[in-house]
Amino acid sequence: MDTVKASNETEAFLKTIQDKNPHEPEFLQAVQEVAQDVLPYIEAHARYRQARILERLAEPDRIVIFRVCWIDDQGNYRINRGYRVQMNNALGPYKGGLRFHPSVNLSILKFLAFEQVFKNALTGLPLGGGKGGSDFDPKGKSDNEVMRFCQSFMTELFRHIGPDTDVPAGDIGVGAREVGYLFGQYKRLRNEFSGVLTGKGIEYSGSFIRPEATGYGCVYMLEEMLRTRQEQLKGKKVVISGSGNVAQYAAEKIMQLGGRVVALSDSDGFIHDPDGLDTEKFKYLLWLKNEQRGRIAAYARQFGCGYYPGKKPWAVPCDIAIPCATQNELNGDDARTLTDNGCIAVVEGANMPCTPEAVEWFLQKKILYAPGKASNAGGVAVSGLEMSQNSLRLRWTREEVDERLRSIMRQIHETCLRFGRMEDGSVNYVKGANIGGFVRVADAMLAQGLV
Ligand code: NDP
Ligand code: 2IT
Repeated sequence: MDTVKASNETEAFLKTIQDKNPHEPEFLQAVQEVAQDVLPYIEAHARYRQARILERLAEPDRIVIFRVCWIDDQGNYRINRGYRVQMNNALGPYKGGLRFHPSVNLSILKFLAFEQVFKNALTGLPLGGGKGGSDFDPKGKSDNEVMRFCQSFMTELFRHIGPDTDVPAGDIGVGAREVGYLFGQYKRLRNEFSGVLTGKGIEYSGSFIRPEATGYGCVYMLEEMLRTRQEQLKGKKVVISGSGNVAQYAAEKIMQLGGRVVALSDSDGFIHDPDGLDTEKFKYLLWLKNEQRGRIAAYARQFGCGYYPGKKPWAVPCDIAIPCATQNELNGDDARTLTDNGCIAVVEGANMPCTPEAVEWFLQKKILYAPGKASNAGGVAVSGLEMSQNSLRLRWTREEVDERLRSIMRQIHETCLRFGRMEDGSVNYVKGANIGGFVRVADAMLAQGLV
């Protein structure tokens, strides 16, 4: 099909999406990025066009929005908003995390849920896509406040989810503590101990490797990508943004495989540690972020390295960048700075961390660039494995789960090669992931009729 026709089709499609979803820039951004690759593919495959698969994928199955009331430690009444976006369940129960952050709104959750559908399809597991959360900010709250909030949130959410319906997990601001409180309340309300959430503690039917899975998975993907260029991780300088769950375990795996992690960040600034992370520093990082709930600045004080308040880490020269904080955290200028400094690979740990301008630049430069829906799929993949273990009522070993994770990441890489190989032999991982994910969901939707 000629490119003019394809771009007209894309324009018309996006206009409809924009008209239907005004004031939702992140959702539109996510749909646009997928549509650019998928619409030309649909044009060439009439069965998808006639069934209007992409239009149906861009319309959530349903969205639940609810009030969440709770009482803070001073006795004040507090009110937040809760959401669950159930996007598509053609492949399995809705599956995707919950985000607690003051920036949470419908646009952000719809973009995340839309991405999740394609990501979950890429894992090859029986998982539909969804996302949820709240504008509640866990920062600075006591454990009791977080517990009361989680209980109130679940008191509404429980009627919309279930192990065969919709299985939430963590995301920004929702980790082991929050999942524990949410699970406890679900169990109380239903009088049922079931696999309704993933990311559960290992002591109450969680899976080994789930905390590590997103970060490790990203690095397994990176290894596969480097191999296509006869490169290896050993000795490479790596810049990571964020210092939460995904960043921590991406950093650990890089360290284990001989790379040097020289930067980490949080929303206040970044640290630059030219000597790189080691086992002692990593242990400190886990304690600082997960137990103390402290700021990354303390790392610089502890180990005497540089701290740059209010800045992002992209100007630190590196071979590899792994953005692991949030959406649109790496823009076109950052992308140019990275490649000017010799960066050869960017692997997204976060969801949509690179702006469209940054993505365009990486594709133009033909560096190794993996979009989050491929490279951060390890987290939800091990969530899928947690669901399997819960259904079987048994627990696989660390080694077994890790091996399955590796194999899933290898298979995602294969899918990207299959659908993203360009005429000059290079690989467009964005196209590969978008079309690879689309085909799996689309075929399931075709088989199930117009529902
Ligand atoms: P965490 O809450 O554990 O950590 C988030 C990190 O990102 C923190 O360092 C936080 O800094 C920083 N951050 C969050 N929001 C902003 C912001 N607006 N500006 C700057 N920095 C910010 O979350 P996760 O590690 O779980 O999630 C990180 C990313 O990875 C998200 O995009 C998430 O959607 C994605 N992801 C997560 C998966 C998982 O399994 N957890 C799976 C796949 C993707 P601060 O503490 O200062 O807020
Ligand atoms: O964005 C993501 O894939 C996640 N936050 C993990 C979702 C999950 O269900 O494990």
